[in-house]
Amino acid sequence: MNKKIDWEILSRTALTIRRDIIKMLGIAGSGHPGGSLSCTDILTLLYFHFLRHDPKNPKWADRDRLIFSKGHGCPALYAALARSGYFDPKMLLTLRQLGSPLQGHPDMRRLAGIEASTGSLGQGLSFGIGCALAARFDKKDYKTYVIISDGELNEGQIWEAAAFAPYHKLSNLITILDYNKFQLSGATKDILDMEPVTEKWRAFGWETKEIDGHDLPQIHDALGWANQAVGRPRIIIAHTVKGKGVSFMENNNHFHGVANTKDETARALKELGENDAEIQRILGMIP
Ligand SMILES: Cc1ncc(C[n+]2csc(CCOP(=O)(O)OP(=O)(O)O)c2C)c(N)n1
Repeated sequence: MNKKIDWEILSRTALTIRRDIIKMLGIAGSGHPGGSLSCTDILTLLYFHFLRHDPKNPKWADRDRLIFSKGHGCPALYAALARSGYFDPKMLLTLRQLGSPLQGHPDMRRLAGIEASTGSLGQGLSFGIGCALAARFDKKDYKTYVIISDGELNEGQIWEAAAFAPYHKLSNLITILDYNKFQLSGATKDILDMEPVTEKWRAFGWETKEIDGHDLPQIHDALGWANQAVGRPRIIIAHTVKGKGVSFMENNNHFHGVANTKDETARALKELGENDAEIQRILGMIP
């Protein structure tokens, strides 16, 4: 991947996506802020640098596939899609409204750019394996990227998929673990600790790399590394912070599945550097 990279533009894009997440959730009054904010930087690198895609031709047969397995974090995915040109960013503010294509979990039948309807946790890696096998059978060189979460590691289906991919030498499958250490009802280590996580994936036959999942150059280098796989799939274990970017949301699992209130929306947008007029406009849309 030799594309020139403008770190300033990328970090501003990540900031825009974080603001979008806060606005969407504040207006919707429900949703999952924490797990959306933890995968924002990863999605930014993918949609704005790595993915071979054409937002104006979302069904292009040679496009890379992005399977967002942790479907509840979809506000981040919707914002990345909108900001990369799949639809008008104004539509983001319809999140979770009746009739909106932007439902609480992504629906591939209703929104162009969504590759898989997800939300039932643990299934995305298997879906991604299907895409990677299809590429092989069709003699196509597209890559399949799958974003999974640490809560999903508690699902048996993940480990069935983890065994399958190296056995079938799926080097065109790239998995990224958004390892924010929390799930719905608390810290993953207190519910079903999967450590040592990296060693488990290695034992299943994967090549692994651990990174800081908010450091854009590290994400960039890891995705570049994962793209060079030969004979075996690669997984990036991205250490992330749930709620990243908003001080009172970081590592605060209250914000797993509870949206920011009107007051919290104002505080979060201020922290994210949003201008006062825009903050007032958004607050005017929250009862
Ligand atoms: C199969 C399944 N069981 C339970 C749920 C309910 N649920 C929604 S989010 C969540 C916790 C997810 O934790 P994690 O995937 O680590 O998410 P993150 O911390 O990244 O938001 C659960 C259990 C679900 N969506 N799917």
